[in-house]
Amino acid sequence: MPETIESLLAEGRTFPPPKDFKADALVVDAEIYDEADTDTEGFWAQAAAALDWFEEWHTVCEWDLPFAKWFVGGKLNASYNCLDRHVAAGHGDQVAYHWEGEPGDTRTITYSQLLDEVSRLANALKALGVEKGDRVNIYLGMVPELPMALLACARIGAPHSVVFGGFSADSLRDRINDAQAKVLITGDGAWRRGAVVPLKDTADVAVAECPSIEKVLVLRRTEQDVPWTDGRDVWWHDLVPEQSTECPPEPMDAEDLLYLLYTSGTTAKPKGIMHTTGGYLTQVSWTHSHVFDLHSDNDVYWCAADVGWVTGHSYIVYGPLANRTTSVLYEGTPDFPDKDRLWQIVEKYKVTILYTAPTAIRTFMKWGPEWPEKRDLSSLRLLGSVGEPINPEAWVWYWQHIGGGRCPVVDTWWQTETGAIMITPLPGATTLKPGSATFPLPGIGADVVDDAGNSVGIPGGGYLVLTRPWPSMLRGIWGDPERYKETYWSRFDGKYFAGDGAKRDADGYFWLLGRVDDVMLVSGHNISTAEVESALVSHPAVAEAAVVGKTDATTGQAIAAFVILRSGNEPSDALVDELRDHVGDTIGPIAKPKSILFTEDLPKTRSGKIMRRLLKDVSEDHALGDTTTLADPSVVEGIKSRYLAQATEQD
Ligand code: 7RM
Repeated sequence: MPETIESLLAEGRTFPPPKDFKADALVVDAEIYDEADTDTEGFWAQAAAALDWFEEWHTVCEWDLPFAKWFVGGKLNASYNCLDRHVAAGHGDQVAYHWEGEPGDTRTITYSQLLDEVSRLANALKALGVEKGDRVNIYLGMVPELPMALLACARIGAPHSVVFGGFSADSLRDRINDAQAKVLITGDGAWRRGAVVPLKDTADVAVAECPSIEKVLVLRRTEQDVPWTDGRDVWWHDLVPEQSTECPPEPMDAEDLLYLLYTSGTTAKPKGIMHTTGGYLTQVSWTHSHVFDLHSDNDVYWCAADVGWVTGHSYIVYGPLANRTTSVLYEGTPDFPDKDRLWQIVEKYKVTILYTAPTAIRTFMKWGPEWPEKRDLSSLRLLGSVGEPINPEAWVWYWQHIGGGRCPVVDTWWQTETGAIMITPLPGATTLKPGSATFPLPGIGADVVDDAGNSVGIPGGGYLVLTRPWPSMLRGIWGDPERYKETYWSRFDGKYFAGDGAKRDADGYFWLLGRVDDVMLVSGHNISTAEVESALVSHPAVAEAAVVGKTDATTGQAIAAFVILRSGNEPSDALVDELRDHVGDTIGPIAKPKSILFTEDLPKTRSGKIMRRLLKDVSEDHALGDTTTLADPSVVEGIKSRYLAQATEQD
């Protein structure tokens, strides 16, 4: 008998590791936490020893708050660790990527093929004048050449800076100029929902204002005509195939820059987050194998994110390849040509581990369970979630309709800045609670503190902080060490402030509440957007919700809600009242939204995070702030006109 949603969501219902899962799991007991606590440096040193080093480090960690160095004196190469060593060990024929193009074309790329292609591309970059230390910008869709580009840069010691293929010319220009990149790798276009995203046209607009760019390497994918600048632009197919497959990996210092990745945040200037080589690769590979319980010989792993997001850097490229994983790489969107595309891919490649975002899960809820039900998902054995708080309903839906009630769900909390997963279960050892990321990983120090920086204890709520350095931590903000100190290390003495709110329950479980900038203040009460959204989504008619605090003459802020309904439900005034009451019953009358607007879509970044500040602009009738990092900038305009129409109606 399948369990009912009510019983799965019942207060206090927990999910211990399933017996079958535990039988084969890499970690099955909690001792590892104590061991790592007793000797944290020893723990990370052991993790680092799983990599191949050209030279041993002499010191595990040098901590000069807030500047850390890990594995000091060690030399290694990330591309060598991801490729050469697996081929040398006889695994050259193992598939690294099953690539699925959006139009339905496919490619299978083995480790030895990937090594050859990366070496050719690395030699091509050298031929274009790239030297160790030079920055290379990458602006591509989800094609195999994208991971190749990252690895080729890593091979020759040229830090990469990837910009999402959906970003505007202005965003690309600003990021290239901040990094002072010498070469840009892009393509003619990318496929997205059956249409061409004209990468080269956009890149040309950007590069016109990027004096540091000397060469543009262009991959042919969508085959339409593109603007061309002779002397600057070079076709990939003219240059790369003729290169030698011999390209010795550059021995890099553990602390040499591996990449920059820009986070937009809410302020104007994007921050170039710096990640270095040894510590990053250590924590990314350790977390990838232990959090996803990776069995390299058997698993087929799929992180359905974009490489342009940190999740793609760490858990599509560096972690999986360092661990000799067979991965799926998919170019397109989940609803092309139909809403079962992901499930068709899971069935086709017999995916065993799936890692995606709550925003995607809530979209699948909106579309209804009939789509996954059409496909055989019995190969799956573990599910992961990342990017936002996952509300208990979405967690349970994922567990039930995608995981078939068999698969642990690991909710993974981390940031671009942390480089790798920080707070999450170990699926063979941790008892899960839907909606909780559970505990900091072994070796990680996290706490929840009050305004004065004192631990709130358990149970309690406040600001999430990290209390010790960790190997994959950001090493700074490119070109701005002061901003690094100010942003992350100034709020609480000696602690890293993540910018997120969190609660710990009586069992010590961590519950992430989203950005503290998003916390609302209604009649003197702090209310987190995540809690109200979770209450809305716990109503059977609701698939997804976003709420913001809008300035209000009587209450300081009033809650404005934007709600997407599950298929089969219609907007009505009665439903508005019902949802208000539902939130009132779930949290308390103070949390009842003052207004509710039904919408088909919400403004989101390409990685699926709701841009609440834009909804706040809408609710307060301000001019819209920067929309350049939105997945689809038209969404917010549509919401704005309907919001204003509804407000007039209500007046
Ligand atoms: C990996 C990534 C970081 C921010 C972070 C949080 C939110 C991410 C979770 C989460 C609750 C999670 N990097 N966030 N994962 N909130 N539970 N499991 O997303 O730099 O793009 O964003 O995302 O607010 O600070 S990121």
